[in-house]
Amino acid sequence: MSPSKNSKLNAWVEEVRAMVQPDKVEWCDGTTAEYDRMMQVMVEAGLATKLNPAKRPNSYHFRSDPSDVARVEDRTYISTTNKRDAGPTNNWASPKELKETMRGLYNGCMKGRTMYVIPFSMGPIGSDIAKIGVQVTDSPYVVANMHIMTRVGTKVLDTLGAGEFIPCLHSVGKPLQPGQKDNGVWPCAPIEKKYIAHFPEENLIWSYGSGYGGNALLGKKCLALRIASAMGKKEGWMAEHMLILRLTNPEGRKFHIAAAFPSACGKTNLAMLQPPLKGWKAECLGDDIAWMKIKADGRLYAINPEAGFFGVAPGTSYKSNPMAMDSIRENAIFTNCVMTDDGDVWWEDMDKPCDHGIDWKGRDWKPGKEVGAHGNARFTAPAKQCPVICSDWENPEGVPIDIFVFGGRRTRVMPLVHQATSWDHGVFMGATAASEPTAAALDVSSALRRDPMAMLPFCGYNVGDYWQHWFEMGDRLGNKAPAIFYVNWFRKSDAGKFLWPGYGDNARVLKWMCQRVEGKVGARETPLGFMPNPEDLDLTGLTIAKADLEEVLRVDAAAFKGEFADLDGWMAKIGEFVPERMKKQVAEYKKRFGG
Ligand code: O2Y
Ligand code: MN
Repeated sequence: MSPSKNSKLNAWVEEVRAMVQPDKVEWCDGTTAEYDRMMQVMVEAGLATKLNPAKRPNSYHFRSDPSDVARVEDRTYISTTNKRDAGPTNNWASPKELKETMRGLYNGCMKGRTMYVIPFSMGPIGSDIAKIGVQVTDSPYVVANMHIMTRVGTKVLDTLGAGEFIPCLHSVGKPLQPGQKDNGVWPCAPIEKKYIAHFPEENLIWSYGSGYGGNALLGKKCLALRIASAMGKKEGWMAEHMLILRLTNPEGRKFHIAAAFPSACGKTNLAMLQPPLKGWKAECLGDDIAWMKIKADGRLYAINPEAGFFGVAPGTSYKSNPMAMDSIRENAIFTNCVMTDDGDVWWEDMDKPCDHGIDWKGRDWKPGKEVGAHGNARFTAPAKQCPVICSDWENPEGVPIDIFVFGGRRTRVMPLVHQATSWDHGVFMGATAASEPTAAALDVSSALRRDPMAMLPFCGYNVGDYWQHWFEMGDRLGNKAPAIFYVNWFRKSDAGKFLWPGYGDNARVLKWMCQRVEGKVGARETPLGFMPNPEDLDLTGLTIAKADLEEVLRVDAAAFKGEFADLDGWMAKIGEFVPERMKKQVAEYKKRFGG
């Protein structure tokens, strides 16, 4: 029986039920009892292991199918009537054809399973920036993760009333025959049957065949970025792949920073950083997504639409991110880690070594040739468990953003930090943000991977229109627009040594940004924009060689000129959709370098 009086919702749930033919339907209420029941179901199905409560209270470990370990960008579609609306960076399919294919897959796909209906709020329930979604899924793993990552339950339905919601249909794509059970085998469909489909014209998400992460927890990348970015364009707000943090200076002034980095560039670490600077305090509001709206005072206010962290486990340690380690001490879900002999989890580059365990594929494991945890092994943990979570992280009003930061991972050329000289210049910096190809694809002649505003896999519409939206937001914000900066924590010397210590010391760069906003610190003008002189950075207590500091702040004009061809190639890829204001920025940038 539906607990909702929303006739559109009830009709949609009934339509889906008739198509997917589950054994039963359960409406989720978001209670702890429900969470515990999901875990019990999965322990009984051999899919979850309860961790040793003395080591990791109320926590569970899962192993996914080796074919279902990460987002599948090749199988992700933006489905619009006209191909131009998906733009040159997205996979496109016509809604009619994609729906026909997917209906064929959905037909009877939940046989032998329970269909769960999850009402969830992205953002504090009732916030004027928040949105309500309803996910239908046949995965109890998804239900449990959605409990942590979003606000689930009856209160959401009360707030929804007869209003609008975003329907999110998900199936793992593995119906069960009568009497058949999962028996410890992670249910999913083969890669060629996986589809992660977005229909921005009707704010609709259909996902089929994967039970993992961003493919399956539809509130996250699908709703909060792809669909929300398209809604933001239509409605005049912004959905961005950005962490949010608050820095408070010794005088008590609060600065709110929203920073966009491509996946796996340390967003969670920066979101939870602890400054080594006397009198400065940092608090985390979110580690992955920011929704921002211009409010009555003309400033841009941000909320974190999520309620938890879905972080990469390998590399997370008390050295790299103590606050994340403390956030996952209990009530957490782990996926594709090593299970240790004492019933805990482990991954590469944790604080202590592990001599023996069961690896992410379920095999007896010792350190050696193969890693124990998958490179994209994950933890899911409630944001409220973060020791430095900001008291305003659930403020429905959001927090006013002072600073935007873009960045990428570059071992060469790009210096530590530079500041845009205008909003349009900042939009250009974000739009041309780039990382080097990873070691796996290392090839000196290969091009940079451009990742505009870290949204390449997440922009739910034409990226040229997205840039235009950024320009127009700047027009509306005027002199209340956040200042824009670009950072690169990853520059290396010719000998391959990191030039900048990174981690908590990145707060020194954030301090310079805050002082720039206040007009209290110096800078020099370069062709890239404003940059700190060495003496403009607070380096108290830091040992860094003078030569390294000079190198990390050096602008090598010849090297930047050497990248003009790559920049032209990137603009050519966006082609006819590049806004005029972006073309002007490209021309001015080249001119500043004398080219
Ligand atoms: O592999 C996945 O499905 C997770 S991807 C992800 C998860 C949390 C935060 N960011 C990302 C990302 O890819 O940007
Ligand atoms: Mn992300």
